[in-house]
Amino acid sequence: MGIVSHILINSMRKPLLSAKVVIYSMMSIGFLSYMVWGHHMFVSGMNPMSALAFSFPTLTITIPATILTLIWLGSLYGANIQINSASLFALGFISMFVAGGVSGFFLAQPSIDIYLHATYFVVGHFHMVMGVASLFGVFAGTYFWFPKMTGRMMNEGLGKLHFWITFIGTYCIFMPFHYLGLIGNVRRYQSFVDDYMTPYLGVHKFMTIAALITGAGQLIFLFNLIYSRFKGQPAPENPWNATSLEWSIPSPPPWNNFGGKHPIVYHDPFQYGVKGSKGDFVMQDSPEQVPASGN
Ligand code: HEM
Ligand code: HEM
Ligand SMILES: [Cu+2]
Repeated sequence: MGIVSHILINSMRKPLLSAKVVIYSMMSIGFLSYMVWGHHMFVSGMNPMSALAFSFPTLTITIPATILTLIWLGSLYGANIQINSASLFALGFISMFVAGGVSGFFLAQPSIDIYLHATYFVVGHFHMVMGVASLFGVFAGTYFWFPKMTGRMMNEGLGKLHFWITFIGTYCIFMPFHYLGLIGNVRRYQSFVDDYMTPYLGVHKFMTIAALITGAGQLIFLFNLIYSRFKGQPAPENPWNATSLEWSIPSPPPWNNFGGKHPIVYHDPFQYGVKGSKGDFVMQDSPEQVPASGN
C-alpha cells in the first residue's frame, strides 16, 4: 500500500487527497489485523458469540481499507496519469485489492461463511488479495526503483506487455475460483471426476491454461530484469521526476549513499504539481520556496 501510494503520486503528478488519512488508514489496518484471526475458525465449532466478536473487527477493517481505496481513486480524478510499467502495476494493485477485498466482506459474516468456508471462494479471495495484489505492489516497486538500484532503465515495452498478460491472466485464473466456490467446489481436493463437479471441469481446464500462460508471461519479466541489468539504457539521476531524496543522488547510489554529506531537507515528498515552480515538482532537498500545501 505504501509503494502504491508513493508511485501513484509520482505518476499522477499531484499529491493524494490526504497523505495523513492514507497513513492513519494503513496504521489502523495494521493494528486491527491483530484482532481478526478468529475469522479463519468460524466453522471450527467456536462459540457463536466468539464468532461475532471476531466478525466485528474483521468487518471494521474494511472501513480503513475502503477509505484508502477511495483516496487513491478520488486522487486519480482529474489527474494527468503517466502510464508506465510502474503506474500500471500500481493501478492493477488497486483493481485486484478491490476485487479480492469484496469477497472478504462475505467471508467476514459467520452465517455466510458456514456455506463458503473451505470452498474455492476462499481460495479465490486470498489469491487476489495476497497472491496477486501484493505481487503487483512488488512489480510496481521493482519497475519504479530498478533504475535507482542498478543505474539502468528497464524496457518499458516489455514491462507493459508483462503487465497486460499478468493482469488479464490473473483475473482469468482467480475470478472463476469464486464461482466454483459458490457452486460448492471444496478446496484441498485433487480429483473431481465422476461427482457433482464433473460439469464444471471445463472451468478448471480454463483456469489451468490461463495459469500456464500467465506463468510463461513472467519469463518476460525475468528476461527484462536480467537483460536491463546489463544492457538497459543508462538511468539518469531522477528518471521519473520524483521528489524524494533517493532521486537526488546518482543511479546507482554511491556506497555511502549521500556522498558523505547529510542532505538538507526543505520539503515533504508531496510537492508535485506545484504552481509557480520551475518544473511541476520540487525535490525535498531543493531550497526553492513553495506555498504551503496543507497536505
Ligand atoms: C477486506 C479485507 C479482508 C477481509 C474482510 C477478509 C476476510 C477473510 C475471512 C473471513 C477469511 C476466512 C474464510 C474462511 O476460511 O472461511 C479469509 C481468508 C483468507 N484471507 Fe482474507 N480478508 C481480507 C483481506 C485479506 C488480505 C489483505 C489478505 C492477505 C494479503 C488475506 C488473506 C487471506 C488468506 C490467506 C485466507 C485463507 C487462509 C486459509 O484458509 O488458507 N485476506 N479472509
Ligand atoms: C498463478 C499463480 C497461482 C496459482 C495458479 C495458484 C493456485 C492455487 C490453487 C489451485 C490452490 C488450492 C488448491 C486446493 O485448495 O485444492 C492454491 C492454494 C494456495 N495458494 Fe496459490 N496459486 C498461485 C499463486 C499463489 C501465490 C503468489 C501465493 C502467496 C502469495 C499463494 C498462496 C496459496 C496458499 C496460502 C494456498 C493454500 C494452501 C492450503 O490449502 O493450505 N498462491 N493455490
Ligand atoms: Cu484472515
